[in-house]
Amino acid sequence: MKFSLFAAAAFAVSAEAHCIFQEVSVNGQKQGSLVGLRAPNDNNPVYDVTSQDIICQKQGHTSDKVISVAPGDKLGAYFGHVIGGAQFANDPDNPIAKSHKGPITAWLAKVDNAATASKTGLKWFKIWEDTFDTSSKQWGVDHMISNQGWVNFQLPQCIAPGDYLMRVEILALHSAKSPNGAQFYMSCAQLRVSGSGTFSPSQTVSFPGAYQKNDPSIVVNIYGALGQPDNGGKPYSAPGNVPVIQC
Ligand SMILES: [Cu+2]
Repeated sequence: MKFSLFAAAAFAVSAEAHCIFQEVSVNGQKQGSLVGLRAPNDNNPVYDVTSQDIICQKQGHTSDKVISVAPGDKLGAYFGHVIGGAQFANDPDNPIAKSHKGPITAWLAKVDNAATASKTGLKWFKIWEDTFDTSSKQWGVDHMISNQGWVNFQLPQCIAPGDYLMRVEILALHSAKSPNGAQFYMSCAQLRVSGSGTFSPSQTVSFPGAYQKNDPSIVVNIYGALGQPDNGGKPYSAPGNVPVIQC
């Protein structure tokens, strides 16, 4: 009886070893928990790539703030196990369970007003990704864990001024061997870009639409012959079929 109670508790914890994108930093300045974000109320992933939830996660908290940024700024997206980070002291699943290997991608879509724009019908382009390094066998998630939940990248120099939603996504592939097993974690940040960039994307995608249920980057066994999450030593590309913009 004791054992089964313990097993049930252990399962409950591991089943919830998820995460939430919950804070943005600009040139190292933290903007505050949930400030400028459209974030979910819980840390459960999205599984259905055809659902509206694949855009900015389930409707939860929506900030009325828009974050001011400039081309070339160093942006940070903070993911934690629950809102605030650790669920309890020494939480081993903060910022995310170590099992949750996979790529991290960052996307922008132009909007009229980032605080109020609808998330549907937007044209997204990819500004950054950290997928899988075949030589170090490290995934984007491994780097995010070693950075205490922060995913850091630069806002490309060419981005044109105006309002944008920025979608930063962790795709956890530990259970991706079967269809609908991949776990998507994202929120959308509300950004206002200054400056005089002139970039206009030639290749954009829609969410939903960018990802196919049976995409080989989404239904994938990342465990090699020795059971390690090394993708069998093969390269891995994130789903979406668009390259990161060059400028
Ligand atoms: Cu999880």
